[in-house]
Amino acid sequence: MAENLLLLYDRPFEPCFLPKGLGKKSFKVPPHLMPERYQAIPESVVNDIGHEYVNDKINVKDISFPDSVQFREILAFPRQSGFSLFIPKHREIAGNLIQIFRGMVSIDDLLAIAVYTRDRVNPYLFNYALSVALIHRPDTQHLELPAFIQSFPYKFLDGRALQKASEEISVVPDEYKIPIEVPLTYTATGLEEEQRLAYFREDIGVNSHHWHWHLVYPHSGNEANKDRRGELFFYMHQQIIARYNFERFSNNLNRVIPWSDWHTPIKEAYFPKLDSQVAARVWPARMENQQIRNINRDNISATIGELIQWNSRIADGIDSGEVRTKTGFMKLTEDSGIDVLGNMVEASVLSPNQDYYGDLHNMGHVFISLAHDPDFRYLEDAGIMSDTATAMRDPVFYRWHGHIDEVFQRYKATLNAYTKDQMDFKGININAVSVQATDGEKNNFYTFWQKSSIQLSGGLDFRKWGSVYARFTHLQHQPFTYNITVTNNSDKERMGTCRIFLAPRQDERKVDFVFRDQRKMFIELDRFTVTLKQGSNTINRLSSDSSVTIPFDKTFKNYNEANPPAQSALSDYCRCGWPNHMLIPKGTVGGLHCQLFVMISDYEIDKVGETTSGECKDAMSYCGVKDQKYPDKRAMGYPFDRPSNYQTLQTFLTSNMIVQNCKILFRDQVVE
Ligand code: CUO
Repeated sequence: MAENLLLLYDRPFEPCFLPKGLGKKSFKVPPHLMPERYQAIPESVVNDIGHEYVNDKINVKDISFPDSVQFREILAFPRQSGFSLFIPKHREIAGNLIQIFRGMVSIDDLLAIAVYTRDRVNPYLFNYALSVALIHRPDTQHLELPAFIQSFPYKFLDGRALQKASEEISVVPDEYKIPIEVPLTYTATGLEEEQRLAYFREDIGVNSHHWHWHLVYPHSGNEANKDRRGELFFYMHQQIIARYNFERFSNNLNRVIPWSDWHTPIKEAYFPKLDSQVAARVWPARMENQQIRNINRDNISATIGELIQWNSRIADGIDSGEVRTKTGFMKLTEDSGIDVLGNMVEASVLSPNQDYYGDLHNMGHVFISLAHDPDFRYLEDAGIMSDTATAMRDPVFYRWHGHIDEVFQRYKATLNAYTKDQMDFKGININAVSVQATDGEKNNFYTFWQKSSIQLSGGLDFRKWGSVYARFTHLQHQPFTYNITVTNNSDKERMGTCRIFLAPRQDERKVDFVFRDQRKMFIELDRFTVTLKQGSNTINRLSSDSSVTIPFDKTFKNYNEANPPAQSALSDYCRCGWPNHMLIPKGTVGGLHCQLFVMISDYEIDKVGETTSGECKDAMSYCGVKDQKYPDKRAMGYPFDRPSNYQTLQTFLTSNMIVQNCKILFRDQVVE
């Protein structure tokens, strides 16, 4: 049964023969698949350890494995060290393991090789490779993988809270257990102004989204070959920067300053407070004013000079309008230029010429994460910037991606501005838009703190089985409805794409934004298809239906006894999506002035094929739709993706667009 594979996600450091699934299930592992240490103990003893509550034993098939160089290399990857998708050699090893998992003909064979490798290889590498394989194999696509945090909670939560959880689960009987409180802020004090953004950077849903985005859009292997993946890399990360800047405005901080001169120190320090006792690992900190240095470790020999060279070669390609391929040159066209650049800058395996353009974005992560020990003289692991599950916690993430976004914006500036004709939808006029929260005044958004819980049991290796929850505080907003009135003056029913964005109205000086700057501040809130009958139309849309987000319970959905993995649940692809609780930036107690923008564009131009359906399309704006083309033909971020000749948002508008001034009001209360 394919569902048994999901048990491999439980307690990733515990051997396979120990109980899984809240202690009720276990694998009966043939001796030669066990780690050598346990082969020395009689099979009847090993397969019984800790089994007092087991009521379902799953037989693992006894098979033999190919003795290939790649497989030996996978097994040789150190079990206790970090695994980073940004490091080329790690990507290569992960790619090989994915192909092995994908190549197993039956579920039974897959389970056997997964059991064999799980107890030998690095657990992060294993989790990533198995997840990519399960998402893409036809016979496992339907499985709903446990949330990543449930296997590796120490990548998301304060180490001290996990220690308390370990004590609670091992000592306290179920009826007396209490949830472990994780403080809202625990990585620095108010002396550090960047700490005002900790609730955003350290949000569990935000970091889970980022992990899942990179899981469904891998850099390498056949799985990388997805429609417009390079462009989506640009757009999803551009939106992260826009959202971060919006949050900064909510906290009286200026926009993030891109880090583009790599000989200057990184001003911001970060002390992660993440630690894994089971992996015997503490994530190293970065001091204030740390400088990156040339790297010579982990099969990497890289210099800052190379980073600079790749960057300037990419800039040359943008400025000249064409880039080098392995055999010649290729034009950066209006349709696909951004996609080519996305893959080149990231860099993914789809880069037109990685030998020439290098590995700019990925290696930036690596340089930063190894700044404290670039030649491995202290035997220290990489910092949190090396891991897609943790990178967004660090202020430098936004400075680095600020630079990456500038590269893409340099390209966007080479394109002609959209003309009014290109943006107009003849005969369609938006008359008004308003938002109404469940409890409040029209055109106000309301935010506050909320507490939620998540089950930790599957990630507390070598502890007693049971149930234990972490309770953490996160931003939340009151649900609201958009109310849009539209007149269709054309001679027939029309279909349109409704595009909703939000941006701050004023810049750091409290002066109304000029369009040149404001367009980069717009965060997408929703995008959906509408049918407009002749005459007047009213569109009501709930904030919870946003095409940017996944529902709250998908971010935090627990995989436990009360909520077992469903037989035909949606696949893990569906966990990609901005967390709904972070849809609206925090705002301020007095009310942050912002502008809500709505556009309805012509669906005849926007549509891709005939269907608007598909699996896992909840968060299609940032994650696409599983196994389908990106469901919108326009450039991602349209109509704000390009600079314009108009000075202000008002003068940019055509009659199928409208702007409404709004406020975001933050109520400094915690809702349980
Ligand atoms: Cu998502 Cu730099 O790519 O982190």
